[in-house]
Amino acid sequence: MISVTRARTVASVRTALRTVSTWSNVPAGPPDPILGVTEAFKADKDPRKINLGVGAYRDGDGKPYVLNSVKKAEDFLRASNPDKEYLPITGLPEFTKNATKLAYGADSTPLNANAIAATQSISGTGALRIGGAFLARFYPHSKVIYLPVPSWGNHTPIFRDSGLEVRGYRYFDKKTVGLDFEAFFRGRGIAYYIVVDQNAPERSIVLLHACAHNPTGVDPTPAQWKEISNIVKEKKLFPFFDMAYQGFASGSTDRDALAVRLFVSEGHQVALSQSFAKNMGLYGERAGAFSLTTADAEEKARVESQLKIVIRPMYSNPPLHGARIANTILSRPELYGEWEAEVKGMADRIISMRERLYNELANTHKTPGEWGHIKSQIGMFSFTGLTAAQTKALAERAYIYMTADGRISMAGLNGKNIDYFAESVSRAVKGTL
Ligand code: PGU
Repeated sequence: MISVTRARTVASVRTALRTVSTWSNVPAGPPDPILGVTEAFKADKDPRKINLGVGAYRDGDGKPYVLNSVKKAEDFLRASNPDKEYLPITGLPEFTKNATKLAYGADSTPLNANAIAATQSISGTGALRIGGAFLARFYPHSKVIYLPVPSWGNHTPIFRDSGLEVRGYRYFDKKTVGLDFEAFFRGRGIAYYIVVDQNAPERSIVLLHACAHNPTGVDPTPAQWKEISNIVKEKKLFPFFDMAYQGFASGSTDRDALAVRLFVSEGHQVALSQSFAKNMGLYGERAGAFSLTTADAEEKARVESQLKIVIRPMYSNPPLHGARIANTILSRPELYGEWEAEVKGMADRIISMRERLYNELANTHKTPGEWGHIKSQIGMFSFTGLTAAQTKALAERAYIYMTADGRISMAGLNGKNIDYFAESVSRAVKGTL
């Protein structure tokens, strides 16, 4: 047993140590708005709990889903006994070639002219960060990037930390729970912010979600993309596409690449971030690509030489395994075909959950409000319109987790939990939870 005096001494030494610690002034940061939801979900012990926070696909039993095409690619790789050497700074060359082909299309003019500068990246996040850093250093006209409001929560810190100034353009209309397209036309969207903000530098960079907009699930139609292309041209904006969900919007990777391909065919130079996290289910493998269309092969080589200089001090060179898997799928016709069918399968399961959730909310439970947007929204998410107070009540009283803006990952719903979810949402809206 230690004496009282001794215990006091130990306590005061501890306090002293704490006050002299180098990190005593580091304030505790808030939990991440998206990944923090997973932490709260994991800590919950109730068997009824549901995680609709993170955008990660789950199968019909609520389990993480490893695609068959991915398993076969891994078998193939294992049999070829690959080494574990460093990759070049810009990654696996065949992977970036095949990734850009997937995005821009096999008949893309800049692709066939060898005029796409590209690098492998640490998934979509890394691609955005490399792109932000490259533009901050070399885009000659502006250091300002306009993001849709709302957008994926990590866009702002990514571009701010890349050295760009972040501003917003109106995207979503809360009244119609749809695209604020009037705003694009009537001088209140992208064009509006550039025009009314006296300090707005001309030729700003504008971030566009290529498909399956996160968090709203609301995408422009092909005709609207054409109009957006015109506005971008008129205002001399520089388009930076974030394509994290190619295949998840329509079930077809070609159809989902429409916006990127349209912009390129309309003569825009573009920047593009790609991720294989969602469409190949390679979340933790961190496989992605960043690319820029350039004038010709000589300019492409110059741009790539500078991408290397951006990347080398950040992480030297990217990880091998995910890029090898993605490249094996993209380059072997039999795996490619199976993968395409699996992407469609994931998109279709999500669409079927939309139908069912709408029916449960509107018809079975007669939930007050209009729920048609659950069916009309596109991609992995639905922006339900639930308030922050309702999402809090759902977490505390029904063990259902989602982001505070009312976004749900549709892929977290399945035949086993959807009735409980719909009933709980209905009670939250009626105030009876
Ligand atoms: N861009 C958008 C629009 C995204 O939604 C995401 C992921 C990314 C890029 C980056 O994905 P990578 O995994 O780096 O390829 N958003 C998901 C995943 C969780 C997160 O916030 O990172 C989400 O739930 O919004």
